[in-house]
Amino acid sequence: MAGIDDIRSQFNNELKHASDLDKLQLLETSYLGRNGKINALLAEMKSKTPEERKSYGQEINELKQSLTLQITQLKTLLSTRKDQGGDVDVTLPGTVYPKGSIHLVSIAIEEISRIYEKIGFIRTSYPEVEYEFFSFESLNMPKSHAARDDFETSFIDAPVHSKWGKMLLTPHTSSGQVREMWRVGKPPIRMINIAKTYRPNWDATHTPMFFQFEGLCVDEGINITHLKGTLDHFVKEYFGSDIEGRLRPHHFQFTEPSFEVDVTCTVCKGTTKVEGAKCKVCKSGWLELGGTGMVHPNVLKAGKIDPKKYSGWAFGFGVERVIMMKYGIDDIRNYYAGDIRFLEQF
Ligand code: FA5
Repeated sequence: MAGIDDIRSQFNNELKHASDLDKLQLLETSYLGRNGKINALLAEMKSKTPEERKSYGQEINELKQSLTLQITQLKTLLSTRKDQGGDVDVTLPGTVYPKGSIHLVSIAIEEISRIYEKIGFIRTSYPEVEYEFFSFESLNMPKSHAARDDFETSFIDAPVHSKWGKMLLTPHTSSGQVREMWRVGKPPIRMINIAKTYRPNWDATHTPMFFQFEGLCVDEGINITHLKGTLDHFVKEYFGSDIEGRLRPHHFQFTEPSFEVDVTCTVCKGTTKVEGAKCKVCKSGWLELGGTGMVHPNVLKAGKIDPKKYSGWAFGFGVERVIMMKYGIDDIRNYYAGDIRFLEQF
């Protein structure tokens, strides 16, 4: 009968040849199984004197533990290899992994940037975590002004700045207007600011985080015709040459006069009918794009620009909304639900 040391070295030798899980299983059974070599060693116990038995038993236990550990480790290694395809057959075609795609909002941001950059606008991105001053006061909305309620705001639990006030998640990209005026200093200014904005809404046309794009143009002699021309340029370039834009009177505290911009419904093309039935996307043949107007003199003053010498216009539209309008998407929440079947269509 082989002794403990012989069994150990036999095992170590055989372990080297256990190149797959089946061979390892056979090895395990032949050493650790009921009729295996470890139990055969234990059966020898009765031939030992009472003094020898204690240390003999201990040695067998240690051997058993060491064999069990080596088998377990090799088993883990071989299983991992098996999961990864086992031995490599270089003649087989490789695994084709699904391709990712650029998110539809990122695509739209690129498209919008290109459209405005072509006509001389400079792309900026001002902070989404902002001070009250830039989101409100600088935009002619003093602390207690009711117009602030239109821009429901989430405040940040951070120290209040003695000059700029509380920190917040900016509810609109208009907060970049005065920052851009300060950056440029002396007009001309042609800014296209695209950034994340936040409002606590969640329904088919509202998400708590959304992107806005803000246009700002300031120079000598700028008037509404420049605004309308630039908006028409965007509408035709982004939606197509058959889509029209219009200005509808509105109120914003930071523009005077102010307007809402509508575009022809991209689904019924302004006819209000789709295959004889009433268009489900619009009511009157028009869809609302966002707000615009001539920059209020107080905003120019906050931007350290002389309103007697310079004038300007601004607009702010939702990126998710223009995508909705372009493709006739009926629920904005799909953009952020992470469903690849929706996202890969763009
Ligand atoms: C504003 O935010 C003004 N700052 C726009 C502006 C800029 C007016 C410059 C004048 C001059 P309003 O709250 O209407 O305006 O938002 C503009 C657009 O943002 C909306 O038309 C819509 O397209 C988009 N929007 C607003 N809230 C959400 C939301 N929760 N989810 C997705 N898009 C939104």
